[in-house]
Amino acid sequence: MTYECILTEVRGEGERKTALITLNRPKQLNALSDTLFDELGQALLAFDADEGIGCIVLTGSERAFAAGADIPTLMTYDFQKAVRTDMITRNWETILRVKKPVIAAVAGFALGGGCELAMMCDFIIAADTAKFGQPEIKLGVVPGAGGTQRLPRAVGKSKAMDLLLTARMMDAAEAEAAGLVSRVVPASGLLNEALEAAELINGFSAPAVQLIKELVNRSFEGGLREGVLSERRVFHAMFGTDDQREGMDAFLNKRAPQFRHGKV
Ligand code: CO8
Repeated sequence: MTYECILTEVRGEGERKTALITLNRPKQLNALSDTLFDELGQALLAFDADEGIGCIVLTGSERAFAAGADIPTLMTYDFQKAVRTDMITRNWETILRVKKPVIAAVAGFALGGGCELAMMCDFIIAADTAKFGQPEIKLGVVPGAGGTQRLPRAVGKSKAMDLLLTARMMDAAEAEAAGLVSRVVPASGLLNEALEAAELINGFSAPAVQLIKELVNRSFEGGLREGVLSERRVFHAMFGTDDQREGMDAFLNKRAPQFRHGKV
């Protein structure tokens, strides 16, 4: 299967192998487009249905796991289009339906939707070059794919508020200390580390693996649905504000934004 925005391959020798999915929009630092999410969802569901696959590893490039949602695409939305097309909900969260473990192998930037996508994986192995953040506030909006919900659960309220409100990036060491990532390794060894973890898991009983994943997520994500739905509607609503257009236009034109703070 050939895709436009992702690469897929199967690694390993055993009875159950590892699927490797690589986000592949290098010029845009793997910015997350609708096509990318359609393809990612299709690949994830196909590997989940394949009995020869035990685990899935999701990775990006050396420079970026993903630098967030594709900002030019976001600029095409207004509130009505966001609701009408069921923005994000329609195709960005297919990963949550996958029953097999999905390991995120993160090097470079994991920002905005990129950080949210990594947090939707079952655990994150980070390269020492990884940088995590939710910089949506700089664009005049709020996170739209679980950032305000999963980040506090992962790192606690105080650090999450700090990251969400200041837009500062957190390096790999801080992310490991805070519990967002499970291990940090030199960038050159990132993929091997993730594939070895996957291979180890592939050797265990598939039903036990599936049920452990289900049980952890059942408690971790409890109550989250309502939180994410609220977040989604607020994210949609941000496309009715002047500051959203200004924040994104300023980014694309490489200038500082002049926010109006809700004043007309
Ligand atoms: N969308 C589109 N293009 C991007 C994005 C993006 N998010 N990020 C970077 N690019 C492009 C740049 O425009 C640039 O293109 P060009 O070479 O044509 O000018 C190229 O990638 C390289 O970027 P930079 O030159 O800026 O590289 P730097 O190393 O100087 O900076 C940064 C790297 C810090 C990552 C910087 O590019 C940046 O700040 N990017 C934007 C990050 C951001 O704001 N992300 C949040 C987006 S909003 C969001 O994710 C909302 C989530 C909604 C739901 C998501 C569901 C999962």
